[in-house]
Amino acid sequence: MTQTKTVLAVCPHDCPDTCSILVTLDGDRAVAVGGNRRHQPTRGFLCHKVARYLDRVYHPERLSHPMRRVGPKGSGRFTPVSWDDALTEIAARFREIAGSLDGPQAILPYSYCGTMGKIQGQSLDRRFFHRLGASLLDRTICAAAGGTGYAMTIGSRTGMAPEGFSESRYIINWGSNTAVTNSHLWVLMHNARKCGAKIVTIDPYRCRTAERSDWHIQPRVGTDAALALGLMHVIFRDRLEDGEYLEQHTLGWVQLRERVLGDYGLDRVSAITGVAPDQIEQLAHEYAKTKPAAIRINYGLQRHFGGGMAVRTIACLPAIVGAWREFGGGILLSTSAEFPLNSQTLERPDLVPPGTRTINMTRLAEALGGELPGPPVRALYVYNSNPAAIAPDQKRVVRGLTRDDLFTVVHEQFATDTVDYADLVLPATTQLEHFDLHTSYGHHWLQVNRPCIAPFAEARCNTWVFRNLAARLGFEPELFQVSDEALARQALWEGAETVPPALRGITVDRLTNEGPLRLNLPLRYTPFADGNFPTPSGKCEFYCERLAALGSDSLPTYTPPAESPESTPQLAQRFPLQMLSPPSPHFLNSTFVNIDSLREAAREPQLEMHVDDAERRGISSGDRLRVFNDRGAFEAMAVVGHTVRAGVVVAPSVWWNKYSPDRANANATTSSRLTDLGGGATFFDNLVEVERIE
Ligand SMILES: Nc1nc2c(c(=O)[nH]1)N[C@H]1C(S)=C(S)[C@@H](COP(=O)(O)OP(=O)(O)OC[C@H]3O[C@@H](n4cnc5c(=O)[nH]c(N)nc54)[C@H](O)[C@@H]3O)O[C@H]1N2
Ligand SMILES: Nc1nc2c(c(=O)[nH]1)N[C@H]1C(S)=C(S)[C@@H](COP(=O)(O)OP(=O)(O)OC[C@H]3O[C@@H](n4cnc5c(=O)[nH]c(N)nc54)[C@H](O)[C@@H]3O)O[C@H]1N2
Ligand SMILES: [Mo]
Repeated sequence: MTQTKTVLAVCPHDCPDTCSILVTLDGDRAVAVGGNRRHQPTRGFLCHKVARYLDRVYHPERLSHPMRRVGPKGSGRFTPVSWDDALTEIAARFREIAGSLDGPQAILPYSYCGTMGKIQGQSLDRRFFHRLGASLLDRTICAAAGGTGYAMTIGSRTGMAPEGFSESRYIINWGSNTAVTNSHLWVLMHNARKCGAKIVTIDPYRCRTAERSDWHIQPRVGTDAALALGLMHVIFRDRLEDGEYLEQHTLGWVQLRERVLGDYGLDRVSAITGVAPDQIEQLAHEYAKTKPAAIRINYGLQRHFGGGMAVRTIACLPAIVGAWREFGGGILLSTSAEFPLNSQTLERPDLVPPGTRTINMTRLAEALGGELPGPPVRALYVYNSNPAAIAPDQKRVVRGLTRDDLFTVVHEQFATDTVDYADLVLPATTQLEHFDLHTSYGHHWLQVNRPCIAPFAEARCNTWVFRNLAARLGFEPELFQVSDEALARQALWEGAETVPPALRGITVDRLTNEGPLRLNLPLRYTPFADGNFPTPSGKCEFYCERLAALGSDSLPTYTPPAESPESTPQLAQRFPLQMLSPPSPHFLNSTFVNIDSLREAAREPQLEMHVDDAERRGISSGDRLRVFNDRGAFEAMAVVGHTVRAGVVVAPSVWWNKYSPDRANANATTSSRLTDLGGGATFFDNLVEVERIE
């Protein structure tokens, strides 16, 4: 009998919680995973997806060796090749393209957050493509609109401490399905509720968080900025503002007050948002008078054309009522800005040839379709992402991926929808098989993940591939023949002359020996209690010169959706329903769809709709539906009820196309239009029509 032992790992998935994991090993096999009670933010429990991480690691359909395409693109027919042949072929194709008239910018890397690890996610890969001179990828698909909008008001992404939520007395989940997408923060909200806090959720959809809140406010889709401006109207009208905080720590409050008192009266705001005037008044009064008051703002409301301005506008609220003064007050978008890693050294942006173009990942359809300036995209290298399922305007993305003159490499753990279009498929390791360093966007702890089992079959990690490609292309060994652990030391400024205060004393060795470590931040972190905003003026910028320079309104304003019954009435005659496609609780974007137990829990692609909308179309629960617009169509099963406002439909996502009835998911209908700020994706700004399939 072998002895079991327990080792530490880190959940690599794209979620704010970044759990510490305990892996039980029996010899060289992992036999159990569980939470780590000693990791304060995640306190010993894992979500029901990652609790099944071993189903992923030991999945019978793991990609086991490199493969070359033999069938037509999309058929998913491949034959095994050696790593040596695969790497030689990639190097030869890259060298040929780089030397051609099109040049290296005809090569496009495509990656997002399959793993959040800094080493497998953004280290040697960046160095490699920078050194190659490939097109740069602007990674906008998730957080760009909100990140940019928030920083216009606050100066960076810095926000209140997550721990503070347990002491809040008024909590607003604004476009945030916290109970599902940030479940360890939800526990803190719950603890606060036991001490008397009220939990409010603002969401057009009765998501799990809304269901479990004390008050669910259901505004029209994409109208959050107007709602926030209406709250400000009431706060200023009824003299509920914190005059001293405004005077000392904000810029432009007099103009803002004038605007909201003049332009955002309750009748107008109620007409835009569909929220009754007395609800707006009640929310404004409760929010301004209950202290400490906290807002968890998340991604749901960013995925609309006006998403950047909406986040910027909501981010003004805590300063108006002085919520930043107290622990447990303020607003939280992300904690990512608190981790000052040495990313210049890790990614080496100085290697990028001057004048290199940048391609926005949300516009993959246009990039592959040759619609963007510069050379055509002739080679695509995909890792940490599944664009055939997650990118908007899917029909055009897939048309691009089907191009015979496109050389596509996909490095993956599984045969995803994207893999089906690859010329070469490379097998990737899972988190238990490789090294990584993790920050978090939902707490303040750093962690190291050491491999605890051998790579499955011929699977190799991302850095291994870039190291070997770099060698074949003759790139500088001192840049590429660097171990993962050495990269992590560089990221933590080990050996550097000055180390940012938040990271002082935190080393790879300590993280390995002691486990997760908290950044050097005050225990009761209140970043803006005394102002000191990281904006150019040092104040919370209600008036923002940087926005004026971008040709945008310098004051908070309401920017309507690009597609809605109000903004595009003609389009809405043909496609009257606003469709949201937020992630299903059982999936992590498109990850975990191929785990049978989780897919079975999600049942099948569904469309939740209001009884009135269903009745009008003769639809009942259980009917097969076709959901469509001019961009495309997908099939789903009707779930009729009262979970959404009339005029709104919800398609829990992100299904794999190959597990969907018509081999297309919700992204067949979504648009590649960009947001007002940050060039983000507008997945939820999407008009559709629905019909029953006979
Ligand atoms: N279990 C699980 N957890 C996850 C993920 C996952 O896929 N599964 N994904 C991770 C990732 S990558 C991200 S980015 C985050 C996302 O985290 P969240 O932002 O919390 O997730 P979403 O469900 O996309 O959006 C939240 C809510 O916004 C609502 N919403 C949509 N449009 C509007 C609007 O116009 N106004 C308002 N007020 N609300 C609106 C949606 O109905 C939804 O209920 O979660 C992370 N965590
Ligand atoms: N309609 C609609 N579309 C959406 C969203 C939505 O809410 N609705 N959400 C959007 C959001 S918020 C996001 S963040 C994006 C997410 O888009 P992606 O970042 O593409 O996320 P996933 O779909 O989870 O795909 C990640 C892939 O990386 C692979 N992977 C994991 N670890 C590794 C590794 O170490 N190496 C390699 N080579 N591969 C690895 C996984 O197997 C998985 O297939 O999707 C966006 N798309
Ligand atoms: Mo995301």
